[in-house]
Amino acid sequence: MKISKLHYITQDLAHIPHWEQARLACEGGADWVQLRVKNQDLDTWKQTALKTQAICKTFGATLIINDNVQIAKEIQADGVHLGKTDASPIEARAILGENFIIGGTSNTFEDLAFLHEAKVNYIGLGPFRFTKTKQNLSPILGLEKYQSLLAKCKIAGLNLPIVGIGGVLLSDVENLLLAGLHGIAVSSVINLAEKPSEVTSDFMKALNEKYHVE
Ligand code: TZP
Ligand code: MG
Repeated sequence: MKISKLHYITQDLAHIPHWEQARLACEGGADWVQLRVKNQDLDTWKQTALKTQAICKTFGATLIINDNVQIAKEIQADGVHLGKTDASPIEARAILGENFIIGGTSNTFEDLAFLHEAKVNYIGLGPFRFTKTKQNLSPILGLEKYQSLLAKCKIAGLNLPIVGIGGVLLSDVENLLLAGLHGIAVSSVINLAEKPSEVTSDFMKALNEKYHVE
């Protein structure tokens, strides 16, 4: 199962629907789209998921549904991303089976160890810095906390792909990869850019440069 280095994330925006955001990111080379819907009723959410899935299929991109295991299952998305207040990854695995990608959110070493034990396929670690995109942010980690948590993971043999999330900018990519992250997850810096496809393409290029350490 290949986990992309850029986890592109849609967001609720008045001027552009989720699937058009996904299209712009895919045009810039994104091959991993997380649909992050926060304020839609279930039926509208499912329709949004289907439209986003159609875009992802056109580009051959992986589609991950944030928060909702049922929608992920009903539309046969590629995976689901679960935060601490969502279904547990163990429950999700029982519902979705081995072929679905399951990702989880972490903020502490205990979170990382729990998700590793729960056999998720990748982990989002954050927030890196303050962001308006997410409500009720966990404590901000910053580069030093990433470095120490990733070092601790190495010692403990927790070897899952971990992506940094929360206020990540293009200029952070080098430091974050050098800290040992597999990649990054990004939302508003792409979605609110004047040219989202170009910014996506800049992230893809930066992530594929030499800094990556396995
Ligand atoms: N989880 C932690 S921060 C965040 C999520 C979903 C939002 C990241 O968005 P942005 O806009 O890239 O800061
Ligand atoms: Mg969630």
